Amino acid sequence: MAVVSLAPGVTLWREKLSRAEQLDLLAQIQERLRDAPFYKPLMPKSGTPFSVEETNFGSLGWFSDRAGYRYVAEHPLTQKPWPAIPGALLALWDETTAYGAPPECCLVNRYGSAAKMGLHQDRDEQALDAPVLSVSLGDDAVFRFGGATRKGPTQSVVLSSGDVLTFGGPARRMFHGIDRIRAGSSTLLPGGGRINLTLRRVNPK
Ligand code: MD3
Ligand code: FE
Repeated sequence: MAVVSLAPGVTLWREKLSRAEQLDLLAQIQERLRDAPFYKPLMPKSGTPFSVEETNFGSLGWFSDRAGYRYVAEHPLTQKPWPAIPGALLALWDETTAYGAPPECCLVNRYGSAAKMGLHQDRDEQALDAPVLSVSLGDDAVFRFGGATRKGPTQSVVLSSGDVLTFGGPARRMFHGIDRIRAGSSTLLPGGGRINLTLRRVNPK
């Protein structure tokens, strides 16, 4: 493992999870997908589907449809509460952040080889004092991030399976996105592609 500071508040923990830990986490995810299958969120207003598929774990899940972005307590298709956040992710949160309260949301993003995520800010949470933690599994992704405004310089970094990133302080409001997936770069996921897990605190502690 190597720890790299990419910008103020942005820490990259390369290969934080071993192959065995990645496979364990994948099994925990797959078990939960039976109760909380992936779905395609829709863009606010236009209703255009996202290119990524999503689901959530935890007491609150991030959701989007024509009515807008929001946090909801139930899966939109099953109407059931989201499954619990895997213990290994809660341990990672405690190890890498000093927030003092657990995350409420684990957003799970699944990228096929053509999926991407445009440059955006995460600003649907009230607890902007809390960091965000991201775990990458599967194929490499080209991650791009900039500053607190949409214009201005950006940096790109390749995220690989087992990498963990934390965003805190000034980085919490930074613009970020996924430009592309490098299909076939990992053998972790049976069908290929990439899964990203994002842990967030939504309400103030
Ligand atoms: C920086 N996901 O779900 S993870 C998202 O790889 C999202 O699926 C990307 O952006 C993915 O909103 C990027 C890295 C990430 C996540 C949240 C952040 C970076 C962040 C929140 C604030 C600043
Ligand atoms: Fe984001």
